[in-house]
Amino acid sequence: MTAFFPEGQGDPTVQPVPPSVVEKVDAADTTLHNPQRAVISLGSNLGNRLETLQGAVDALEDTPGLRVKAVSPVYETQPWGVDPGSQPSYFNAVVVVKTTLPPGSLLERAQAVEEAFHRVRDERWGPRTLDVDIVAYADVTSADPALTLPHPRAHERAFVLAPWLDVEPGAELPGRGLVDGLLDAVTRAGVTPRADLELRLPE
Ligand code: A4P
Ligand code: MG
Repeated sequence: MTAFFPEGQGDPTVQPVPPSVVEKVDAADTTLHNPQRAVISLGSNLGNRLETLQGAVDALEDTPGLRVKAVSPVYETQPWGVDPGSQPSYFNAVVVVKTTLPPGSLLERAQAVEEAFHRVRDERWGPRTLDVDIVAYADVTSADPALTLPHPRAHERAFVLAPWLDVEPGAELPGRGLVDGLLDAVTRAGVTPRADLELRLPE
């Protein structure tokens, strides 16, 4: 209680704040002063893929408590995990953000952004207007199926590792090692930079 008012400034006529409220104020303060880095991967293989990826970057930047720090080049990539001829090719990119949102709230926001672009979930690895995955959040590791950190397949996907490395040459995937080395170990076949296309970092 005493820590809530700086020494000598506590007003003895004010009713003490219940401890639960004090804890919440303290937790919020810590969060606000302690933004974390997160890496987010974007993918689209339906509709206007470039416009959708730019819309996702802009929607992320519009999120309270989140700033987009870097936006990668765009790659055109063959669908991974399915017969490559069965779906249109993807555009993929990676964004690095700083955020005061905890991981669960960041996932909720990612899913809200997917829904804003009419993402339909009827088939695993099915074609989609937009996929927003959390690749890594600070150095957090979690096996929770609702939010696995780092993303359980990021280390084997050149369409995540290559754009990430472009914007962050020293990047490390928590628990897996340097992105540089991980990228050397996977095939880059079917992952083509589209130097003619560009995503804008919001002002
Ligand atoms: N989930 C758990 N951990 C995470 C995380 N780190 N980030 C849960 C995001 N979501 C996470 O995802 C299913 C559930 O995963 C969510 O409810 C969430 O709680 P989803 O987006 O609904 O379904 P999905 O994307 O079809 O399934 P999945 O297994 O997440 O697929 P991936 O791994 O996202 O792969 N090929 C190319 N070339 N480019 C692509 O971008 N993407 C996919 C999707 C397949 N092939 C691709 C690409
Ligand atoms: Mg996904």
